[in-house]
Amino acid sequence: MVEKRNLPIDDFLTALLHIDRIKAAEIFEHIYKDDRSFETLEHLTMETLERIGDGWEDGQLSLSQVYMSGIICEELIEQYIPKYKIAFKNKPQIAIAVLLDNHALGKRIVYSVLRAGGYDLIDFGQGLSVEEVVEKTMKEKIDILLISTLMLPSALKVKKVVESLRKEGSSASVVVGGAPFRLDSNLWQKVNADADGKNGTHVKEIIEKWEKEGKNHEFHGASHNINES
Ligand code: B12
Repeated sequence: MVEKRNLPIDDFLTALLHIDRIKAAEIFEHIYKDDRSFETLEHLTMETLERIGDGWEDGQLSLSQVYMSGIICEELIEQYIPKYKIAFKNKPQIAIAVLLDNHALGKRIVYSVLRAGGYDLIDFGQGLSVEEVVEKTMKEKIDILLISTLMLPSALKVKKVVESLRKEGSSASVVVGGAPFRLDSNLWQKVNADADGKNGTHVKEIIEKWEKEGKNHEFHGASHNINES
């Protein structure tokens, strides 16, 4: 496994800022050849885009650079995202949503990692209001709700989602993830979430643990057979 500290973040960042798709693709290919780990590509993308975001915040980079870097990463990630043929059975009913903001790449990754791991989750979409997330969660009888937020104001609204869900009688477990939760490691507790998911692989471990422990033991999930190619 390529160690996190050895990731070629500087080179990848330079390739992105020069809109050098070929170089960026070479870096991805090289890393993947080394350890075949999608999680390593996830780290590289996240850490590099985080630096680019900081550069924009400092006024050193333009929003168009952030935008193009995001597009190139999306194109690359799309090629490596895990796709397996899996039969789903008796799993909890899971959904993922981006609350309020429109940063959708993280959600896309978490969704795909979980599907590849055998979970037939529902994608509620992005830019959703608190009311929309709550309504969809109730309608689909969700057991585990995954919420992605990349902006602090959206992250703080998770508290409102949890509050409304409880008022409506839902005991769905809420797992959060995204930049604000990485910056403040206690934020998930402050917004009354049940866990901080960190990334797709980590949230899969959390769900597996909950399944073993019998958390939400009255899962509503039915048996499904999904063929993904
Ligand atoms: C790319 C990007 C954009 C792109 C988005 C493209 C797209 N289709 O998604 C564009 C250019 C459009 C954009 C726009 C804006 N952006 Co922007 N953007 C970013 C940037 C640089 C990277 C985000 C990203 O894609 N990361 C890569 C993915 C793979 O990482 P990730 O999303 O974190 O997801 C991983 C983990 O966090 C985790 N995860 C994520 N969600 C979840 C959920 C669960 C349940 C779990 C378990 C795990 C999990 O798993 C993922 C995979 O490993 C961030 C910087 C940053 N620090 O993140 C700023 C950032 C999020 N943006 C920011 C801002 C302010 C904006 C704008 C308001 C700018 C403007 N003035 O217009 C707009 C708002 C758009 C909107 N309404 O949503 C700020 C937010 C600041 C804040 N405190 O709120 C940031 C932090 C930049 C900064 N440092 O200031 N942005």
